[in-house]
Amino acid sequence: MTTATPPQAHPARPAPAAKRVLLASPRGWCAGVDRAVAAVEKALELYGAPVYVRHEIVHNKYVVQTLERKGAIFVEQTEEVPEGSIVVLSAHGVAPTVHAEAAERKLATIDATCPLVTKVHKEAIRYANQDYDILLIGHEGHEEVIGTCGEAPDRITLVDGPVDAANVEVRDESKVVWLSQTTLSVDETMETVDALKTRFPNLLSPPSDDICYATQNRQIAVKKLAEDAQLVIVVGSRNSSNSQRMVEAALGAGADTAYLVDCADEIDEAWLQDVTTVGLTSGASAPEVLVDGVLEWLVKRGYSDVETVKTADESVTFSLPKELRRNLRTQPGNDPTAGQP
Ligand code: 0CH
Ligand code: SF4
Repeated sequence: MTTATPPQAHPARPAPAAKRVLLASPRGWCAGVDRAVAAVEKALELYGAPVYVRHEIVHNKYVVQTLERKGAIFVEQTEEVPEGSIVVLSAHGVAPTVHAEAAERKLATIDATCPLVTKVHKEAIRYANQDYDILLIGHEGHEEVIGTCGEAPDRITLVDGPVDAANVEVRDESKVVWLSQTTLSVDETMETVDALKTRFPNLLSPPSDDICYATQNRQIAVKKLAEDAQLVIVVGSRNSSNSQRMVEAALGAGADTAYLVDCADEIDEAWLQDVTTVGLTSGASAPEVLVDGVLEWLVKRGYSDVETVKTADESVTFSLPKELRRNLRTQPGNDPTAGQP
């Protein structure tokens, strides 16, 4: 889905003399994506191809195609993985039933769920054990939401935006908590929370932000670009929730137009009509090489002045999934049957 609004004049914005690009920082891969992609690469290195991956490891076409070329096989269902094989679970997390299915098929599982998604799973388990009704704010059908709901299906109700908030029912209004998907729009989530709070004044909030640091930082950065850019380009795939939210954030913050593109090939020259300042950024699952490609494309069209707009420093890193750390310690055997995760 490409999102755009019709071009409008921006009265408060003086046009800079030269064509330029404002490049957001931070942008692109977050710590959870870096870890998940590295997990598939390490698994291929340790055990050789094929390595099965349940669901796209991250929602990015280029990442998936690159890993496929190295020997990863992507499947949607656990039953598609041959018995006894190695399977990596995607960064978005899974329901406990998936772990059970994998055990049933005697799969060697490497869990690349982002630790910040796991944190939300743990919150859900804890509140469910305390008999709370959990209102999970998130997008229906999204892989992460399916996984989190699976932790306590009888206690979790999905709330997909402010409209849902008006209709949701709970058992006991004094014992309700909201949690959320990690990659939502911060602004829309707060609207949903406000709507929920008017209905349930005792609504409890999560102990710390569920929308993760990377999602928040990328939205803040793209909003900053949008103050000065007529056109904002977000590099990311259509099924990437956080990337789509960045397009919406840009439009909400005043960009005349904003587009989500997988790579430079998808940019339409017509978008540059009357545009002197282009804002450029990328979603948490989009590799930097694709941003480089867009920059080159823009430079060739005269947007050679590139200025970084920095709104935060990021230093978060996560170590590889424990199953791989264990096997890396027992290198060099590389006998997949002896050292399966
Ligand atoms: O933004 P979503 O959740 O669709 O996922 P992505 O594009 O694969 O980005 C990485 C986030 C993974 C889990 O939080
Ligand atoms: Fe983890 Fe946030 Fe990245 Fe998702 S977007 S993988 S929760 S750091």
